[in-house]
Amino acid sequence: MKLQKDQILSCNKSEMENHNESFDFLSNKLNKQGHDVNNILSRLAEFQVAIPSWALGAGGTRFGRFSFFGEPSSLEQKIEDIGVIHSLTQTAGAVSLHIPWDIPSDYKAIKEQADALNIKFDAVNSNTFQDQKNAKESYKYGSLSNTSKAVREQAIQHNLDVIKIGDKLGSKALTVWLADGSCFPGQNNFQTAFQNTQDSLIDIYKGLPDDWKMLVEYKPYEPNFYSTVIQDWGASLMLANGCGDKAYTLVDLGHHLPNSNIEQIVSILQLKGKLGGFHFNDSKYGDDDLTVGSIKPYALFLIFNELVYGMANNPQNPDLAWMIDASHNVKDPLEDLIQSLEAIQEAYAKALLVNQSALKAAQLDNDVVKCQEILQGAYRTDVRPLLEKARLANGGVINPINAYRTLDIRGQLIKERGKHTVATGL
Ligand code: PSV
Ligand code: MN
Ligand code: MN
Repeated sequence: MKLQKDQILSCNKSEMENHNESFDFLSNKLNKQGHDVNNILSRLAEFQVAIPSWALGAGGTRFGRFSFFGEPSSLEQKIEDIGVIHSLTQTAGAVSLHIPWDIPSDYKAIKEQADALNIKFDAVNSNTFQDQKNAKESYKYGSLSNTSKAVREQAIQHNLDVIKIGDKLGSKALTVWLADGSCFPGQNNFQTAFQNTQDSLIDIYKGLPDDWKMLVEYKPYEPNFYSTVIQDWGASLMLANGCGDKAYTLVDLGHHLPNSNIEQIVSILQLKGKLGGFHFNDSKYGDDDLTVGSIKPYALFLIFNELVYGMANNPQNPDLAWMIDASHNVKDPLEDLIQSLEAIQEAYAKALLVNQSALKAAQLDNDVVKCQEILQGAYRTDVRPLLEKARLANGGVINPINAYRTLDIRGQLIKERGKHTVATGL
């Protein structure tokens, strides 16, 4: 399925008058406050977020899985789905593949399909948390950290294979997330597990092309419930530093213990030039993978405030790989991704409204009240007309969820693919 220009235009027709009215009101106000609205619009229009290939089907839990029907059952169909989201939002111009789930059968054809839809291949993800069919060694007791050399070698080789696959598609980063850890005290020697992981990552790093990055993701618990080898940003940063300049820490919003100050983590990693990428989602308790901004939108804004500051003030930190990492049981996955993209853009737009020089002055004056006023003044602004305008400028729709429903995209997908299709993923 591919959306046509006239479908986009027809969706926008009924929304245009309202949009123009609210945009004019907001842009007048922002101009008066000294904001450069055109600059904000072009920053929003440029901002692209990679869609995880594993989030296009309904997510399952260990208790069950409820399909949304018409799910993509091949890589081609996954790219098609991202093409639909991108046509509507103009914000989803990349995909993050997971290997072996997404090994292309025809590289040239997949690249051509993605090119035609304006979709780039962002970081590729390796999978050493599941045993693959016919695999010689098992990851039951860990992969890169395993006490068995043969297991570690298999996991290293898999990561090297993933790099090769990504390279053929134009990816420039490998994301490593490990499930390695232990479920019971005494099960693992912490130092041995960490050192094995470091050595394995160095072996993978040696196979990284010069213009690639390695992104080391951390997570405090699950699937292991006592210890995780790469449990936090400190462990990730040590491992990245142990590999070299092309290795970075990847922050997944859901991978923190409750109430962690993620914005501070993000800020310090940028200061050290070591923030490599981001997995957006939201959570109440742990790695819930809920829609971005659905639970803690103010925290998301505060994170973006640090990111905007870092992008302006930390040239030592490279451009970030922006990705969503969410999956659902109870929402149409495409609608969920559209909502996530909207929330990301909204937080970004609000962060762009923070008057950084006024904030710095208030901080120097120790004017705590003023500091809060500045941040919350930006946060309380309804920036949605800016998002609409940025989408329109790129050829997207004013209201992506309305358009998705008016065009009955899920209905079309079910018609084309049938009801009982199942996408690979988490
Ligand atoms: C598991 O927690 C996880 O959600 C990680 O966040 C990874 O990024 C993702 O799976 C894909 O491997
Ligand atoms: Mn993640
Ligand atoms: Mn996760």
